[in-house]
Amino acid sequence: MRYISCLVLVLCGVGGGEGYGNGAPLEACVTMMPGHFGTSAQISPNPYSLVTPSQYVPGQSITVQITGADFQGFLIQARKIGTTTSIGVFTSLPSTVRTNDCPNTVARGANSATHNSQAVKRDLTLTWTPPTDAGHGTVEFVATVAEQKTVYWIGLKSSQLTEASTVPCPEGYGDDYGFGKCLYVHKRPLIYSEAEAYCQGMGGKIFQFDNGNDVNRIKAILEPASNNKNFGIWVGLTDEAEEGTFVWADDTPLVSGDFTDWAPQPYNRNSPRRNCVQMKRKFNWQWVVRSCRRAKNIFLCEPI
Ligand SMILES: [Ca+2]
Repeated sequence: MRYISCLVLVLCGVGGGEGYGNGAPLEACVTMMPGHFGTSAQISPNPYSLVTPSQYVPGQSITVQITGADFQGFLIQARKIGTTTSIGVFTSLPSTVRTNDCPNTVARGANSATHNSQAVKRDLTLTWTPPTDAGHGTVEFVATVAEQKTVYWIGLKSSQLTEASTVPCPEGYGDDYGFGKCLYVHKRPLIYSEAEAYCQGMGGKIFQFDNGNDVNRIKAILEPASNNKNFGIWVGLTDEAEEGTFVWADDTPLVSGDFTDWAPQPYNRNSPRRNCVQMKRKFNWQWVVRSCRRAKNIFLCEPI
């Protein structure tokens, strides 16, 4: 009976006063199932999503972000695909998060993360570190997210993360930004040609923000670090060679179906004098075309 009474109170107190406002108990480890008397999981479309890289490297940290609407409670694990076995540990957690040492795991430790208060959360970023040994295979993140005590969604899953081989980053590059890939962040703004030359000097190219996951990730990393509204990042996209024909930093053309995030008019005006695309904080990090020769932005390099 004790087990049952704990189980039905999983995530309870989120918005209430039953005493589980400090997170999901160990009884929720396998089912991840909150059960409140007289309530059940929402069947409407899940308003949350989990943003992750598409792969992980053994021993190298990545970030997972819970995005969407505001929420109060959650429970998240990385799991070996198709199993209830959790894997890896959560580290460097925000103050509103604590960990559980769940027994359904590859190795005991901080293998599950949950809320530790009823504080409202939004776009929460968590750092996850996989085991250092290779061979664990594809994983996915699984979460239960509670908007409030009686309103919650279960079974939220990330896309699958394949296991990549442990290849050390080239000199000057690191994998410590949670992208799951080797990158270098140049925090001093430069004009576009100088940025291109800098990355080339590192044996790389300007990092292309060609998907929403990477954009969300860099926002989460850089936004708290800057109050400057003019702060911007080169996207790695330009129509300098031929007006109106945009080309990525790897010389592939921008085609219909590619990810873009243009700012609305009148903020984004292309012209023969504006040829380089930047994400700008002032426009909620949406994309605008600016002068390659006058605008200065920070940028990321990636090895070729
Ligand atoms: Ca142009």
